[in-house]
Amino acid sequence: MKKILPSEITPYSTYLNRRKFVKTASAFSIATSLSLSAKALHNNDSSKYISKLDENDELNTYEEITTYNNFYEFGMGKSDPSNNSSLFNPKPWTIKIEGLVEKPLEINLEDLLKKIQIEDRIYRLRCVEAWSMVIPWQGFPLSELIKIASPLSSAKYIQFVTIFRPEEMPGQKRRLLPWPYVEGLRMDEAMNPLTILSTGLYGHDLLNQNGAPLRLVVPWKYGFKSIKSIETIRFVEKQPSATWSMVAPNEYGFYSNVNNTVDHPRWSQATERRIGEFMRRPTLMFNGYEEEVAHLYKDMDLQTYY
Ligand SMILES: Nc1nc2c(c(=O)[nH]1)N[C@H]1C(S)=C(S)[C@@H](COP(=O)(O)O)O[C@H]1N2
Ligand SMILES: [Mo]
Repeated sequence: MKKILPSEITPYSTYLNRRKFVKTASAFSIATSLSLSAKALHNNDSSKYISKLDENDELNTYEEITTYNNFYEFGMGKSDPSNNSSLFNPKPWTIKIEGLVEKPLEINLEDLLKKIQIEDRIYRLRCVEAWSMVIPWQGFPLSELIKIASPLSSAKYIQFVTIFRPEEMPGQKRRLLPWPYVEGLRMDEAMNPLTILSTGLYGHDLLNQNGAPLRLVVPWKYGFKSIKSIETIRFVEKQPSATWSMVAPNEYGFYSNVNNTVDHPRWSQATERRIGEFMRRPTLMFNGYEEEVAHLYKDMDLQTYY
């Protein structure tokens, strides 16, 4: 793992890296100091998202976020992704846009990032295994890329595909999962302003273990929906297949919204372990983003569509 020099994180250390700070500052000063710092970094107002953090939420450290990972392409253990990903080279990167679009596209990521505004989003990430973190991402709304892609009106879902490079991703040489990893969203979920494609965290480009150079972040869904190192974005008419729901359909559904009332067949989803904390905390409906996303599911039985 690349070592971060103290000098590199100085601009963040005054606010982002202080685990205790959310508890000690008032709501107003949090919003103000965070949005000012975010502005200084990216010239962008992210205060409305930052204010969505609960007063009990503290940012996880850069160390925690980059050494405790799930990324089976590099192995099944939590430290495998940070230990086994040094051969992976995410630069340069081409994103393929295909399926139900006016014209299939190949986009060079470096070119795209020159045109797109990068924003800060601090989100809770809740893994289906019942641990969670709070992560300060940088990225852009998926809706921006959908606009560029110009999908046809027949496109109702999007499928995402992780790159397949067994020479650089040792886990792909073993049959840990069917490769490549795939995931999907319904179009309205994909267009929701909370849904982002992330390019960085804590102001640094994504490290390989976090899904460099581009990964999805869907904060109201279990972490496995947030697919990493995306190569292909495919617009489709029917609900696409997704890796974990193919492997164990009775345990992992297509929707996989964080839901404290629908347990996993083998464990409760009512509480979670926040990495860095001792006491378990209650899991929030839609991971705390109910106000923003509950309307997407108002006519659905979430027990059936888990
Ligand atoms: N391609 C790919 N994407 C993936 C995974 C994976 O194994 N392969 N794991 C998922 C799971 S289970 C979780 S919880 C999150 C973890 O993201 P993080 O390691 O950045 O915290 O990535 C998700 N994205
Ligand atoms: Mo996960």
